[in-house]
Amino acid sequence: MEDKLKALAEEARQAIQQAADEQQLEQARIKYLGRRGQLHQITQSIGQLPDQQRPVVGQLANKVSQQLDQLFAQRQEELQTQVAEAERVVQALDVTLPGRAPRVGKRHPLLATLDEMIEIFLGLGFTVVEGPEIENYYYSFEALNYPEYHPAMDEQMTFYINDDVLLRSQTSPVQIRVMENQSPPVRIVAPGRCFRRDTVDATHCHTFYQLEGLLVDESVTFADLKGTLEVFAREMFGPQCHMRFRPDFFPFTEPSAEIALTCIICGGEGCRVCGDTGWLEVGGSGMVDPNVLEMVGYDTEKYTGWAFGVGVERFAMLRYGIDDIRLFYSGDMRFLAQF
Ligand code: 2NM
Repeated sequence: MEDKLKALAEEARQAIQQAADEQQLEQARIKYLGRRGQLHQITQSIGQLPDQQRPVVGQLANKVSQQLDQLFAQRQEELQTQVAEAERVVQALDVTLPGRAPRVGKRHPLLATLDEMIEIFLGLGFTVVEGPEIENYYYSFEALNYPEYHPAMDEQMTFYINDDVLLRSQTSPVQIRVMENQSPPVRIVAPGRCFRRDTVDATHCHTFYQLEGLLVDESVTFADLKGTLEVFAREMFGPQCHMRFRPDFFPFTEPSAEIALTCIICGGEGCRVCGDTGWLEVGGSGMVDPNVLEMVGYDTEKYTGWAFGVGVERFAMLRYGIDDIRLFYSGDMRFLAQF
């Protein structure tokens, strides 16, 4: 009888402690502690025990009953606290609050600017071409009429992978490849990343974007170049924007001209960004040197061409009024979230 009681006590204890909610706890109470519960059944049969066993078993039954009552009360309180806590959490949740908007990514200001620039040239009948960022010596320098020794070819200015392989410092090689494979008329723009061993500062990056353009056809003149680029500048920055051409030198064009735009930050009045000149240099241009056209097999008696190259960062700085090129490459969300 004692063993039976102890086993029952253990079983009841587990049932009470493992009850996951008040309903399960109530079931356990009825089964073990209720009027017709198992403990009651045992207690009732105590009377039939031999005399000397009766008080021992009786006391044990009392003790078990008390302990289980206590355990039951304890578990009941635990479960009630859990329910109250869950209700409190539900009440703290205000389902009428507006939701949190997810952060949506946007086009980077540099590429957004490049897209706008490309769009204008597409409208003028140009086609977009791309080429490798890793180039060889021939397409980077020889085909562009660079003399045997030129500072741009120096390891000081160009990233070399080996004697013949390098990171392009302009996208002109793309245009040479197109001319090698296609006869005139040619009307293309070549956007892309370029690399130079420049010291990084507010206006220079070792990695930057360029947009170059090339037009080759019969009787193409410098006036066509000026007209086309002026249209481009006005489309980009509005009718008050002017373009200035001043003599310059490049191995691959003759004559060559530096391109500057009215500083649209100060409207040409002079400010910090344009160094009080009212003009901002954005790139270079010129009539393609006949040597370059000859090397790709074009008839230089019949065809002439013009080309230009501009820095996309410069345009983006003007477009958004930014005075430090490094911001574009900072990955700083405080900067990028403004666009
Ligand atoms: C510039 C300035 C002037 C240029 C020349 C050529 C090519 F392939 F036809 F020879 N492509 N781009 C060029 C001309 C680039 O960048 C400042």
